[in-house]
Amino acid sequence: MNMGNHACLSIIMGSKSDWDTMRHAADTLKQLNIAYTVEVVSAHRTPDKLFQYAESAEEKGVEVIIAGAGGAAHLPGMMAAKTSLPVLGVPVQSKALNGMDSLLSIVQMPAGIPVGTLAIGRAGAVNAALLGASILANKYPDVKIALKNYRQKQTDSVMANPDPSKG
Ligand code: RP5
Repeated sequence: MNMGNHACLSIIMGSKSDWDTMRHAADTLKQLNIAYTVEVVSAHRTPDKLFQYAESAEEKGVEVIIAGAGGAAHLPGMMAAKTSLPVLGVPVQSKALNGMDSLLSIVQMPAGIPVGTLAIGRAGAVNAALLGASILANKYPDVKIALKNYRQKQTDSVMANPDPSKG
């Protein structure tokens, strides 16, 4: 667990193999100094753990859940079905179908149980962290400042290097 400020996000994923993608969410939260936990929770291989996790998340202080999964990516949707905390879904780029399977599994939720679905792969993982931070920023002023600084740094770095041929 990253001991950042008091706001808390949890990052879960369907398999250890999803970590290469989901580490980008963790790295982004670290940059924003937001506390997070990381855990493998599989909708298919550990369904009872999924239910326990969802039922105890709120009382453990989790405020936003980022859930990454690939292929038949049922983890974000099932997590959203079991908790009213905001769930942000990250489609992991699968080998067989390049992540289209993951994306469609996560995004096509029935009305009534929302999952905020991000892009496939690294961009989705980074943006899930940033969107989670935006949700928390309504409550935590230090998170709002960290987000503003993050964006300013990003803008400065693009502005400082406008000529792509110079590396
Ligand atoms: C999904 O199956 C996981 O989220 C992962 O993306 C995919 C493959 O899992 P492994 O077979 O690599 O463990 O549940």
